[in-house]
Amino acid sequence: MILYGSHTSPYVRRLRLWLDEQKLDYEYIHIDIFSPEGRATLSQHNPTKKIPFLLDGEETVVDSGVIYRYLSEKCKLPKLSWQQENTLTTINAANDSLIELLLCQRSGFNTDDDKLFFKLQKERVATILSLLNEQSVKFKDSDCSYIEISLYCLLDWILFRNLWDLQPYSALLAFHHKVSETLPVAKTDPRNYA
Ligand SMILES: N[C@@H](CCC(=O)N[C@@H](CS)C(=O)NCC(=O)O)C(=O)O
Repeated sequence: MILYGSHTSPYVRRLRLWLDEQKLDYEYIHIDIFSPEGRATLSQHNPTKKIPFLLDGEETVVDSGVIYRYLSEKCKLPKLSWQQENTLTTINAANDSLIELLLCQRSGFNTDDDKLFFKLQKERVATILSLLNEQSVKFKDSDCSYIEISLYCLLDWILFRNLWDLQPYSALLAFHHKVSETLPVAKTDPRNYA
């Protein structure tokens, strides 16, 4: 089983942390998705041209959520509840909006401009972070699940890339601190590769 991804992707990192936590055996291959070689690998395996994707024998599985469901089913793990699915959807929506904003910045746009696209992304991120901040108390004493790992990876990526001021979200910062003390996060820390 081979997981393709990049060292800095929060979507890839959540799977790496979860796979390690589940003690599942896999090979991890880093690709630079902006290099010609990386683009060729994406073209070969994944028409969405995104990471992560997983090769398992004859099977190719694309998208972190689908990879998670594929592996959970294979390992006969319980399905996520609808509430967990909703939480995952909100984490993903904030993550996607922040990726869009980052790609806009890297494309030379000023994302502080008064433009509908930027405002929509920022409104979404602000709403979701506030909601997750309120909800994060629920994560306090439970074991680390895929949802918690996904939230941790989003928060740590925001801090790593300095994408959003997290100071007003004290519960999320406390959650981030707690997970970094609980899980062996150093191995997948994007700062080690930057
Ligand atoms: N829905 C996808 C999102 C994955 C995603 O956005 N990955 C980013 C890296 S963090 C990517 O490959 N971006 C390339 C692009 O947007 O062109 C998933 O859950 O796997």
